[in-house]
Order: sequence, then structure tokens, then C-alpha cells
Amino acid sequence: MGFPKGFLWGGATAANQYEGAYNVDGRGLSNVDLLPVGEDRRAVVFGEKKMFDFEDGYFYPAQNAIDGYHRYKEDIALFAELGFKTYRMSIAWTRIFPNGDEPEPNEKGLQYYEDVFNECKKYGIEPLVTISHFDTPMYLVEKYGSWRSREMIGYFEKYCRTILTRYKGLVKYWLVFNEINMILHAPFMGAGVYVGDLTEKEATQVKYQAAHHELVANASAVKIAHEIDPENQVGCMLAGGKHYPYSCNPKDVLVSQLRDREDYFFSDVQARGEYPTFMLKKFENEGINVIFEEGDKELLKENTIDFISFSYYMSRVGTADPEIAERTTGNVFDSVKNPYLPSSEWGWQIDPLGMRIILIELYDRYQKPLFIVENGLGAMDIPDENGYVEDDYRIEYMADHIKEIRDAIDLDGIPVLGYTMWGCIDIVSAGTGEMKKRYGFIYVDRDNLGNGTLKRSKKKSFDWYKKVIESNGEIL
Ligand code: P53
Repeated sequence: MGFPKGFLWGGATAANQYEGAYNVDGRGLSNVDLLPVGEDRRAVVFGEKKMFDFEDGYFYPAQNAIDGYHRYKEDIALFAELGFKTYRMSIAWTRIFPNGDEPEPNEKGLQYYEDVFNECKKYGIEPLVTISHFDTPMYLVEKYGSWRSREMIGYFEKYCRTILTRYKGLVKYWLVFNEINMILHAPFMGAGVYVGDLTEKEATQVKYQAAHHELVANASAVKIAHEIDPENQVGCMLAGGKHYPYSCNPKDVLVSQLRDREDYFFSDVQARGEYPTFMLKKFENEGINVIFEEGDKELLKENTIDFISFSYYMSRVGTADPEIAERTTGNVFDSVKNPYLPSSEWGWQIDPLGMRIILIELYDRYQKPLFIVENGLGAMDIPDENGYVEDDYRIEYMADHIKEIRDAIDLDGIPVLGYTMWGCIDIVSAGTGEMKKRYGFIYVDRDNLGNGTLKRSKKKSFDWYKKVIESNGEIL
């Protein structure tokens, strides 16, 4: 009983939030470099304010992030000490193709990730690699409007073929697009799509067409991955979290069900290989014209993903009652506030049972193995003079969530491949750009405006998670 042998315990980061070194060794600029910290960030993230280059008066935290580019050896050694079986990370597209359309890849970028994977191998850590964690080369954003254009698919395929060939034998687990459903909510952060000059109707059209291009590119990536090495396992990556009906009024139930479908649309296409009829009906009813080219349907059908992975931070709530207006704050996924749940310092509601609920839901829908690739608590840690943080709140959050995963395995019979806790080392927040929103077992001395020594130190949760992994989830 409990976690199966070989369960992949680990942690996760993303290139843009971790590496820094944004202009080192030939790296090109990407959309996610251009998200400033501060009050304008949301408008840029949502694609409402145009920021296609660095502007005076703003601080861009991703430029240097936590300098993982130069410190990965030290960090991976700490992950090894934690006992990680897997490390989820992402490749920055612009280290490999700085503009996105070069005939040849940038060798320095390729070598960097090869070194990282070899470092993991040294400790027996299996890399789990996200091919695009929200990032798109700015050159392609400017030239083609990013994923709104079909042109993107070919450039992305080339990028995929390049890395899948180079890292054959070093990497087996791949995720194509991080939180692919983000494109509908935060199109510039999620996919480099700026919609600020469009009407709402036009923006909807553009977002669904861009989503189609990503879904086609996803199928292509699956195809290339399986061709290059049949051992490769490719997952989708959904920003997960079920909508609960605010009440048992059937109207609330229906609203919640329909909102869930907006998210499941993506994983439905990726896992089942075809557009669900509800989405085709929506297109028809709302006059959304998504152009399919010849061969798209077959490509989608023949190249479905191998496992379902998702992030889970919080559940959501749906209601048909306009009087119930209290919303959660701090997340790009808008939701009514759930009166039964506490909230984090950033207003994200804490719902461990929701982990079991989403696992059941996704397994019932797809019958494919599941992989939790993000979960964690963003909190304001206060270190002592040695950089030690007594983060009992984080330990409690994680223990509560991991118990629910164990129940989903033991009581509901769900196959779960692994669990990678988000931001295992403190990194820049994607949503707010802050450093002080910390998730890690490892504290990093850096503040919201980039001051600090970047020194790494262990928090209380470090020793706790180490024991969790050692005992394969028996000791929580
Ligand atoms: P942060 C919300 C907002 C932004 C990104 O988020 C998000 C979400 C949650 O669904 O997605 C993931 O840093 C994302 C990570 C991100 C993490 O959530 O805003 O894949 O890049 O850091 C946590 O607290």
C-alpha cells in the first residue's frame, strides 16, 4: 500500500524563473523576459499592455533570476541531497534558437542543457523536461504575432527535433507546453500573444486559433519524440483545479461543469486526439472560425500523449448567482471565493482534498497515468541570520496534499507516476514577478528588486522532504 516503488519524487523549476543570464552565450530575448515586477505586470501578462522590449523605469526580475545558469551544479547537488528521483525543469527556446528561425542551433545553449542533464545523471536524477514553459522567442512574437500564426509550428518542430535528437538517451520524460490552457487567460505570458489592440470577440478568435496551433505543434512534438526514441514518454500539462458548484442549485452545478470543460478542452485534444463536440459547438454558436489545415485532424488523432500531467494549487468555484461576488485574489484563474477554505498570503485557497478530487476526475476522464508536476505554497519566509527558515506552514501544506495523493492511490486505485513540488528552490514568481513569494525547500538570498547575495540555504522543510522521499511517502 502507499506510493509504488519507483515513484518519482522531486521538484520543479522553469528556465525563465530560475536561470537568469538572459543575454549570456548567445541567448535571445523571449516574451517571459519582458514581464516587469510591479503594478503593470498584470496588464502585460494578460496581453493588454504592449511591452516588446525592456523599458526604462521597470525592473525585470527574470533577467538575472536566481542565476541558476551559473549555479546549477550547486543546486543539483542540493536536490541530490534531498534524494530527488526526478527534477522537472525547462529548456529556454531562445538558448537553442535565439530568434527562433535560425538555420542552425546555438551550440552553447545545447551544451548547457547537456551539462545539466549529465549533472542530474551523476546523481541518478531523472530529468523531466518542459519544452516550452510559457516562452516564445520575441523575434517570432514581433514577426508573426507568436502562436496566432501557423508559421510558429514549423519553427517549434525544428526546435523539438533539435533537442530531442541531442538529448536522446539523457532525457526520457517530456512535457510540451506548460499549462497550455493559460493561453485563454493570460495570452502574453502563456504564449506571447498580445491582444491589446483587439475587440473581445477578435481576441477570442485569436486565442482559439493560437491554441489550435499549439495543439497541432503538441501532436507534432509527440510524433517526433516517439520517432526519435520509442522510450520517450510525453505528457500534456494542464493548469488543474476543479470548479466546485457554489451550492447544490443545479444552475451552479452546470456553470461549474461548463467552466471545467474550458480547461479539459486542451487535455481532451491531447489525450483523445480530437476536438470535443462541445468545443466545436461553441465555435459554431459563437462564430469562432478556427482554421484546420489538411492533415491536422489525422496528426492530432495519431499522436496523443502518454501520460496526464498537471499543476494543482487550488480548486475553483462556479456559481450562476451574480449576487455572490466575492472573488479569490492573486491568481490569473478567476474564481468565486470558497467559504470553507483558508487562503495563502497571496489569496490562493488551500484545498488538499481538491488534490484527490482532481486526480479522480482526470483519471476517470482519460484512464492514463497521472503525474503531479506542480504543487506548493507561495509564502513570505523570514530567515534567521543563517538563512534558516522554520517553514512549518509549508510542511503542513505539503503533508496534507501528499496524504491525499496517497489516498487517491490506495483508496481510488489511481496510477500516479510522480510528484514534483513547485519551486523546490526559491525562484521568481510567474504571476507577480516577486522573489518574496517563495515555494522552496532551499532559501535564496534575493529580494523583489534583485538585491541579495544569491546564497542558498536549507529551510526546515528540506529535512522534512528528505525523509518523505527516503521513506517513499510513509513518513509525512
Ligand atoms: P506563481 C498562476 C499564475 C501564474 C502562473 O505561480 C501559474 C499559475 C497557477 O496555475 O502557473 C504555474 O509563481 C506556473 C509556474 C508558476 C507557478 O504556477 O505566480 O507553471 O511557472 O511559478 C506558481 O506563484
